[in-house]
Amino acid sequence: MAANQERTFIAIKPDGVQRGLIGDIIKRFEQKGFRLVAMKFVQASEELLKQHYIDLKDRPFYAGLVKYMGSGPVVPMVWEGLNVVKTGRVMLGETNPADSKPGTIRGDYCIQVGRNIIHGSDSVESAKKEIALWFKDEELSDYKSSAYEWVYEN
Ligand code: DAT
Ligand code: MG
Repeated sequence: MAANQERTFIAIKPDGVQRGLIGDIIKRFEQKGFRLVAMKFVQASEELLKQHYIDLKDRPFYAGLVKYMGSGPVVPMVWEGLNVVKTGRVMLGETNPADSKPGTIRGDYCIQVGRNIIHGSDSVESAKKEIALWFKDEELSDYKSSAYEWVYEN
């Protein structure tokens, strides 16, 4: 896989949807130069959410986390570009919004860790797992962005 085709899984959580932040969040990834590969607006099932956060199943906040994530529709997305996993995490800010710098999504839009409005994959490996969990292969588009030559020098 070419480095410029790295992909990450980003999801706007129910609080981000309810607070009217969908457009602002998508805009940041668009303006950065990343390519939108897939997006939907869905009410996730409990089964899907449990699987998505399976690595946290023994943490005390797991049940509340799954309930919160299922409390309304979410916007799962796949974004593509050079180092998009790492850069996406930088754009999100820290897990706890209190530790997130202004200028980051969590730093700008939220206050508490249990209402931190957005998810982003933490590694290329987990991105692959999460993309496969939320999207079918045929939902991932492979168009070439007309901005590509202006975003990358090679
Ligand atoms: P991240 O979402 O930054 O990858 P994570 O994977 O460690 O963070 O945890 C997943 C989500 O679980 C996180 O976005 C919010 C929630 N969470 C994490 N730590 C928590 C805590 N101490 N109390 C309540 N919710 C927590
Ligand atoms: Mg995580």
